[in-house]
Amino acid sequence: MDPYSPRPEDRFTFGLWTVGNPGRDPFGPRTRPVLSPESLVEGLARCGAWGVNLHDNDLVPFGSTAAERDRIVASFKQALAAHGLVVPMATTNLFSHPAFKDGAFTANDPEVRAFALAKTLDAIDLGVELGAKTYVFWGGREGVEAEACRDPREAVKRMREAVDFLCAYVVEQGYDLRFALEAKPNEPRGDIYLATTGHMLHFISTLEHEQMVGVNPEVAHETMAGLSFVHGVAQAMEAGKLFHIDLNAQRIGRYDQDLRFGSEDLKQAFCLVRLLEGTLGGERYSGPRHFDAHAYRTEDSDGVWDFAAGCMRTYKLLAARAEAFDADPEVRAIIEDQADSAIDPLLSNFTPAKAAQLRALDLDVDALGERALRYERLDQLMVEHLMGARE
Ligand code: DIG
Ligand code: MN
Ligand code: MN
Repeated sequence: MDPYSPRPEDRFTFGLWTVGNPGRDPFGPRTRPVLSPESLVEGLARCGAWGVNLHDNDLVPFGSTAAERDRIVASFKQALAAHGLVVPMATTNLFSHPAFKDGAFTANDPEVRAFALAKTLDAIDLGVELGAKTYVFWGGREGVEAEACRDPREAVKRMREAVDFLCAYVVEQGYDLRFALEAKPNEPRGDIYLATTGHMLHFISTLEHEQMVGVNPEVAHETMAGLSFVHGVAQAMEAGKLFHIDLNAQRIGRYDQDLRFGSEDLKQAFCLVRLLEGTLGGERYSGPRHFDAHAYRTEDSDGVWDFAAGCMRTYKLLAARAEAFDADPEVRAIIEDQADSAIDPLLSNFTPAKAAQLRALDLDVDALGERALRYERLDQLMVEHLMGARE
């Protein structure tokens, strides 16, 4: 049996909008047929995915009647049951309708903000009905081109009021649901508020129900901002706030490419999988491995499933490489060489005695400056494991 073929326990998920992306872009129409949610569920099951995610309008077209909505949902549930897929995450489309042209929760027009909240209440109900345990908020339109259009502090306040309102709704309904906030620096707005995962982590600390709110970092979005995605994810994990993750690939300095996972910066993808899988030690991420990505516009429908298979296979290949890397005795020797347990207890939890001991240490600082760290060898070992040149 192929050890790199996806299995349910890998918890790989895709959004309906990812494998359902028909190839249209700002410069041209779709290049692939539009597939129904049911056929996407069948295709995802066939390629080994565990779950499928959705925006409300990926499944229920905007403006559907209540009866149409119920019929569509019932048919989708049948497909999920028939193919054994789950819905771990749901979200609201707060970016397509023209009413959201100046934002949703942060729009200047209170009627737009009311529409956004009401739409999200209904979308949360839909997500919970389908079994979602995580609810993502990506504020694609929460931003500006004309900076003078609103006080940016007011925008943060409106976002907080909306998230607090929706958290209170989830609590009042007794839903088993957590929120995950997804940052992006720009596109489709010139500048998007709460632009990075770091911004989001602080914002969460200002919320009424901060315990039920985490982050959903996306590879492409932090990379667009020129940041280390691994470090943003690490800070979220360390804070217990990595509630979900959007995996894809991105070249820095470009629009949001949402490429097949691992198809660009393979070393960063390796370091990310190493962190998520915990092969370097410490906690392992236990949530869904969600691919928020889509096939090249050049691809036909078969190419979409090549894309999906590639995302999952690359993840598993990198996980195996990371396991071998962190089990490599030479790697361990270089990393562990840095740990000096005798000093460690002095470096935290201040006491006057520790301060005195620190000051009394007889440190040969010149020798410290001359110490060999062997990071060149360490990084070469990583490259060789990545390239399969070392087992
Ligand atoms: C884009 O990166 C956003 C939307 O696709 C969606 O709201 C979210 C969920 O993964 N990612
Ligand atoms: Mn993206
Ligand atoms: Mn995303």
